[in-house]
Amino acid sequence: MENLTLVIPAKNEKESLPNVLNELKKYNLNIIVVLEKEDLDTINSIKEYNCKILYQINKGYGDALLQGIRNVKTNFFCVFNADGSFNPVELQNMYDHALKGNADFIFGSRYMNGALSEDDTIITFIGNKIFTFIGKVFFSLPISDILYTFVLGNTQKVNKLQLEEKSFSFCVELPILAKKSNHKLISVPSHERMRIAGKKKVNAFKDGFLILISMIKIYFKY
Ligand SMILES: Nc1nc2c(ncn2[C@@H]2O[C@H](COP(=O)(O)OP(=O)(O)O)[C@@H](O)[C@H]2O)c(=O)[nH]1
Ligand SMILES: [Mg+2]
Repeated sequence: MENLTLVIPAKNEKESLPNVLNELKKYNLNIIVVLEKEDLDTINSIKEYNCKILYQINKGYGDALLQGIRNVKTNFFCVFNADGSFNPVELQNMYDHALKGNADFIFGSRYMNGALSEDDTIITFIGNKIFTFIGKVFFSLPISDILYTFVLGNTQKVNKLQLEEKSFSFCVELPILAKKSNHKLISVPSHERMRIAGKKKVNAFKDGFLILISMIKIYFKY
C-alpha cells in the first residue's frame, strides 16, 4: 500500500498510540501523526517510531485532520485513530476499492452485515443512527455510519473540498461536501475494537449538538 498515507489525529494517547504504530509496522504505510505541541507525553511515547509528526496550529480533531490531509503526498489518504479501535487488516480491502476506482471515498461502517462495534455505547449508537438518517434524508448520503470516520479516499479530491470544521463536525462535513461535489461514496463493513487505553475525547452531548448545528449550517449554505 505504498500509495497510501494514514493520517492519525492524536490527543493524550501515550498508552494507545505506540501500540497502534507497532501494529502498523508490518504494513509498510506512510504515517502522519498530528497533535498539539504541548502534548509531550504522546510525543515522547512515539519517538522511536517511523512516522512524520505534525504539530497542529489550532486545536481540535477536525483541525488536526485537515492539517494532516493537506500534507499527504500519496494519491490516497486514510483517517486512522490513535486509540487502537481501527484494525489495519481492513485497510487492504478499502485500498483495493480505491485502486479499482469503485469509489472516491470508502467509509468503514460498524452497522452492516459482518460489522461490529466493541466501543459503542447506547448513546453513541442512537446518536449515530439519528445523524446517519439526517445524512440520508437531507444530503442523500449513501453511507450507513456517518460518525465513524474511518475513511479512505482520493487525496486530490479531498483537498478540493472546502473543508473548514475544526471540531468533530469534520465527521459530517467531509461526506456531505464530497457528495455535493458528486464524488462516489461507498460503505464497507468494519469491526471497531475497544480503545486500548486512555479516555474517549468525544462528548456525546456537546459534540452531538455541535454536529447537529453544523449539519443545519451546511444545509443552508450549499
Ligand atoms: N490532534 C487531536 N486529536 C484528537 C482530538 N480529539 C480527538 N483526537 C483523536 O481523534 C481520535 C478519535 O477520538 P476518540 O476519543 O477515540 O473518539 P471516538 O471516535 O468517539 O472513539 C483519537 O485518535 C483521538 O486521539 C484533538 O482535539 N486533537
Ligand atoms: Mg475511539
